[in-house]
Amino acid sequence: MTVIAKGLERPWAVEPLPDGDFLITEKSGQLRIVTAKGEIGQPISGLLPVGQGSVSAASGQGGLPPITARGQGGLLDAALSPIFAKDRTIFWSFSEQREAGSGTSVARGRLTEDRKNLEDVRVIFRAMPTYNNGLHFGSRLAFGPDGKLYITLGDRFDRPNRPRVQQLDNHLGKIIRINSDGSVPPDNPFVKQPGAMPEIWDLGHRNIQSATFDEQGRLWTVEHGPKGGDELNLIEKGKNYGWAVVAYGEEYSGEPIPGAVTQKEGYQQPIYYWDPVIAPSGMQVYTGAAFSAWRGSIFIGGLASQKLVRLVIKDNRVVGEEHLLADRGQRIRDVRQGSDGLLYVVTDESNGELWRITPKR
Ligand SMILES: [Ca+2]
Ligand SMILES: [Ca+2]
Repeated sequence: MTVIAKGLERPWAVEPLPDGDFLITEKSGQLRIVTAKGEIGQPISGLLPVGQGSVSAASGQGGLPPITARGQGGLLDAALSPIFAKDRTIFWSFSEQREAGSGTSVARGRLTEDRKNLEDVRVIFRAMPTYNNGLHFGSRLAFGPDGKLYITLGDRFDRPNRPRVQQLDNHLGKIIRINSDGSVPPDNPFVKQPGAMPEIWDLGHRNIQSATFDEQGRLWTVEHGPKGGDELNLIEKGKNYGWAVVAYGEEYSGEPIPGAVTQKEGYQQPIYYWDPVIAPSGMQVYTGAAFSAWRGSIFIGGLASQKLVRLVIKDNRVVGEEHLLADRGQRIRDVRQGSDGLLYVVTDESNGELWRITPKR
């Protein structure tokens, strides 16, 4: 493991660029490029500004509301367009400051040739309803092999929101599937259901901050569950993953989850769950050639657990779990595979680091 860069301010995402450099988000609102050699660039301008109070007109951004950096919110994930080499378009998720609170939103913009600015910035998705706290925003972004953008969301934590996770008239606790321009694909599962939000792909999640597609084009996620109930799920269109009707674990207070059972007809079981929890962050199915023994493994960052988790998958089951880099004592926020087949990690620290993981010689 090599530390490529230090001094990042609570990085949330690392996204490898085709030329070997990295796009990095910092939760407090900066999007930066860090070069392969570890040179940290100035913040890219054109992002929505960071605000703390009421909605302000964001000058130069068409009046779009700013990012609110509060609690778990801020500038969150980033993803490159599937045709980035051609369209230079970047997508990012963030907690958006709105009139009555905040909500997870996704914006897109085009990176200028000099990589200093974003142009044509616009918000393409807004999770509803708006809610006034700083918790459980999700939100990983993953493009599927179908070219659609999948957005993972959270339940906004407070107990009155939990029933909404099981209802289709809102986005809380859902995975969203949209086209890259923000429009709704006609083959989404609930487009014809009266009263359902058409962007919804599945439902029943507590807070998903991990998502990755495997080589077969299947979507895997890991979510922050209750105490003793972080889950690995294999996502299928239109299915219900249970929260807070079906769940493992208990409330963080130690009480049982009100009314919940561990299994029920009509609800998906996780592939795997953790007790004690790992507090998952980003994830990556490894598909490269640099680590032949790791091909097909799923890597997941651990926040509270301060380690990189490797899962060995066989026939859709977890047959092995390994914990790496725990000796570093840092909260791991994201893990991605670079174009060179190596693994890259960012740590959720005020002096956050970017790591490169290479095979032992
Ligand atoms: Ca990402
Ligand atoms: Ca579940």
